[in-house]
Amino acid sequence: MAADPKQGKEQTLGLIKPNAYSKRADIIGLIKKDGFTIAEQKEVTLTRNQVENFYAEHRGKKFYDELCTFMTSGPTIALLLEKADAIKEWRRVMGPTSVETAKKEAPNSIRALYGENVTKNAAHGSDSPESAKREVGFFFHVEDTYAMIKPNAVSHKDAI
Ligand code: IDP
Repeated sequence: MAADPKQGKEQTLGLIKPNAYSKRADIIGLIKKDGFTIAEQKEVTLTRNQVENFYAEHRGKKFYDELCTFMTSGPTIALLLEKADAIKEWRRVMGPTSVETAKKEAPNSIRALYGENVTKNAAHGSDSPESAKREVGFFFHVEDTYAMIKPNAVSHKDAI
């Protein structure tokens, strides 16, 4: 997502996945300690349709069905995170996708600390400016400059 010229900050989407919901206070504490601003926060139990749209790029992969079932299994916390270089920074703080790898290579990362396995890996973070724009728009009502691109999206402009 484009940097905010007023603050030199970038925005990204962070999710605390259902398996880590009970640890949300600890995880949010780590996020703040790492210097992120939480600009928006929302709790949502995702529907199957929402998860399938959110993870559409993984449709057809072996783990897709398991991932969608897991992501609808309980509440998720969506976070609009702001920091300089937020996309890369948040992925660093989360750690590698595989919890096993995270425990070896980044033992203080969120996935190492709160993940159970490669599917129930505690957190999500956008992986590029394009995905940050789409994913932030998926969960939050964003300004026109950050207009969402998900199917059926109503832009802020259209909504008012
Ligand atoms: P990321 O979340 O680190 O960006 P992606 O490859 O985009 O990783 O995968 C999205 C999510 O799908 C992962 O966070 C994890 O929950 C799940 N996932 C990815 N790879 C596997 C796998 O090999 N087996 C089971 N689940 C997986």
